[in-house]
Amino acid sequence: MEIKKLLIIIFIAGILLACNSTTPEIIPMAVVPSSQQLAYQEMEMIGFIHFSINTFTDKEWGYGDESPELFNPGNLDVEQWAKTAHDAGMKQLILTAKHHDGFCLWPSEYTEHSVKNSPWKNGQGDLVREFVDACHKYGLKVGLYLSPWDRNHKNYGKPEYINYYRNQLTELLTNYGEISEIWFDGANGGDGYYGGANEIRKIDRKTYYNWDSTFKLVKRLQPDIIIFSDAGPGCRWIGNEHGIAGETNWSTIKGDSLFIGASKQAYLNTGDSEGTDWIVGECDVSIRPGWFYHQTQDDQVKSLHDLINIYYGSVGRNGLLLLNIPPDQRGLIHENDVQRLKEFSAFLKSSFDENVASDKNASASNYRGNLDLYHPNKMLDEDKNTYWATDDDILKSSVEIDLGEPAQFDLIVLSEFIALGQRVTSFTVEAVHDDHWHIIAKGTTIGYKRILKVQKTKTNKLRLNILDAKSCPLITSFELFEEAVINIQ
Ligand code: FUL
Repeated sequence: MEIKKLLIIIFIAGILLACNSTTPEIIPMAVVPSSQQLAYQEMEMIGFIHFSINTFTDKEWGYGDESPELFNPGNLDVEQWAKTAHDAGMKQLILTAKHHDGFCLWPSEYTEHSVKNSPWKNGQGDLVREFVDACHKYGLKVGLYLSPWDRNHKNYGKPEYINYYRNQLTELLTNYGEISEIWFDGANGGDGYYGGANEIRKIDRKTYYNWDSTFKLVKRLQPDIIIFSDAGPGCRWIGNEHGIAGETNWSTIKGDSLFIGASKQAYLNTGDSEGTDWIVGECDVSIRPGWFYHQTQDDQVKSLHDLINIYYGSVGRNGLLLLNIPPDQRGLIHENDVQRLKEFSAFLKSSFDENVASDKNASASNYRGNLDLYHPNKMLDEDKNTYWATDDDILKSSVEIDLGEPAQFDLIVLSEFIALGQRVTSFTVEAVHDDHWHIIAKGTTIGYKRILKVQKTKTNKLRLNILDAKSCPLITSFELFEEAVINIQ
């Protein structure tokens, strides 16, 4: 009896060893994210703060001749911005330290066109410092926007301006602790004040800034920073200002084919399955029609429905949502915007609260080496580090999910284990209804997160079919939720 037991144990151990030795390690895709890019994408939703001289002149683009005297927020409370963002579920805020008008929100030693010549705090204030402190207080990461175009500076368009621009970058990236993202806007060159010249200045967008050297400087000062621009290299513009990524959205593009301000919008919107660089799409959009606050837009704050669609179109399509919430002339985020953000975060919390597929049972047509490590149940365990994987030569495969009792949902959330690259190119989801399988959702890319809004469905059995992938699919989650009922007058 004892010998029999021993033999059985040796036999099982032998099988396990054999499986392990014949199951090759998963080979990462040629293009994978850096650890900073992974952390960046996990933030999912971040905020933009457009606040500057334009807030006081009621403009979107200042000409550059505005007097610093105009900058005078009477009730400025940067902590209110940070608290509002934090309560809305944002993980980072990006401030327009300098917009196209050249006015600086910190007392830069290289220009007089800044808060130091404003009545605000008798010229003693530093809004970047207050911003950084408030973000830290609310556990938010800090990002800064430094407009490459400067309609105030007399040397804009000449080589000397590049030194000025880099000096300012150095100030911002040296004196304020860790900066997680730097935003390089694509709008560049045109008419402006330019120190009194009042003329049109055009630059060669491809060569003028010598971006490669500027990026090196940025990385030297802040090694972990994410650099945003049309061409990355940290994250890319999604190609529109509506906050909507392509239905197909690869986190890879051919970065070399682009430069800042000469974007190919459709290309940026979908990414490129053959891309040679990992550059995630960032979906920027304002909660109001304008980027800056205008009193006339107080009743044009986006509706909850709009925000929900933006969320599904950005976070739900493998992108990051960058939502702009512009403070008003008091220096506060307006009550209407705060109220809408409250509704939005309440909606998200209650919609994504209960995953009815959690810890249920799944079976797959194939799982890698028949190892438990890659069993399809790993998609249902709510652990983002475990995943269902297939054998190397299996690019088409299905998982059946048994919910036990029928459950109701109208949101499906899928995720790939992107640390090893983005793989899936086509999939469907089916549900059993009246004893038949029906397709309830289909799509192309998945990536970090794919949210599919479907008809309200009640079933106990579903099937995820991976129809094609660039390499063996690695699916870390399959979740089912029911959207919260919106009850707003
Ligand atoms: C654009 C700018 O011209 C707008 O003013 C705004 O800052 C937006 C986020 O980027 O390119």
